Amino acid sequence: MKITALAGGVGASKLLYGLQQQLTVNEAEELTIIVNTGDDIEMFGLYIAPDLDIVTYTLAGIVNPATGWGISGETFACLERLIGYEGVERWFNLGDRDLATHIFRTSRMRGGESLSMVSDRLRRHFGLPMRILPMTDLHTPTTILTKEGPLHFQEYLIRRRAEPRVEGIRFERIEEARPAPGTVEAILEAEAVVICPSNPLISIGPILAVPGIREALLATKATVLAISPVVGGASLKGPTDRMLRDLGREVSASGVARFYGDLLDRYLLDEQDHSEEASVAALGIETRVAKTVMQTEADKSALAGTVLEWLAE
Ligand code: FO1
Repeated sequence: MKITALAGGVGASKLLYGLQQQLTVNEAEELTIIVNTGDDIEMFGLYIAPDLDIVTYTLAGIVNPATGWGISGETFACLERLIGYEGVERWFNLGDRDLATHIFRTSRMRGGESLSMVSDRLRRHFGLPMRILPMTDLHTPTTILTKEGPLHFQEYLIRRRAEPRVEGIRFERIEEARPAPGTVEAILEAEAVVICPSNPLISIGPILAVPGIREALLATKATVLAISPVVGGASLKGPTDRMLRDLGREVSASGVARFYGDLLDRYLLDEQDHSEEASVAALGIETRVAKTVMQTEADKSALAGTVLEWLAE
């Protein structure tokens, strides 16, 4: 089955890892992952693409299992030396091995290659059979509008620990962005589109905001299935719940289904949220419940198995 997944970082990667366990190499060649690049940031002259790296490192089996980002067994000698220099602060932890990826990416991009091209080089370097595509090749950083003023998403999340109240979200230059090569085709030609359990506002939201992507999702004959990132009224990872609340949105599994609205054919909720099935079904979306909280490798594989079985019906 040709599957296209829309993905953010850590939450999405858990499901994608499960899919990798469930699929043969030949089947995985039919999987395309479209990744959020709104989190991308330039730092120390380097282009850093956290969600692309999280997805790639996870599927390559080298991600730091304790954090879900960065490389396992990482050291920080370079960063420790950097922060000794005047005016350099430590708030974004760039490890020595991880820096190699950012140096490679940045040097290739300075040489004229697109983010898509470099992402594909990295994917091939790790011998991964699936396609990993950025949503767009244009740098369209997500700005969080807060009481303290506008902050780059990483500054809001990491430096300010998601503390300032969110007043709005802006995807910079998004109206100029074009979907990255292969993304629209991957949606139109898929048999299934899986929206991973990522933050709808700042992980999936930027992907949907790239002109042409939402239109492709509405036009595709693929079954569009989302997995709720909200369980029992709270997000499993990151500040999704707080951001939804700050923006006056309902913090529930069914609230996220309403956010996606007519894009969805099917919605998978956690078993804790079974009482919300009826309100999602009332939107004309088929529902099912499963254990969506992924703590162990077995949980990831089981959830991916549930998704694949439902799609095969
Ligand atoms: N997340 C943190 O919580 N603290 C960090 O210092 C940090 C550094 C970092 C460096 C490279 C990278 O690819 C990701 C990194 N992340 C870090 C994760 C990242 O900020 C977010 O989790 C994602 O952008 C959201 O998906």
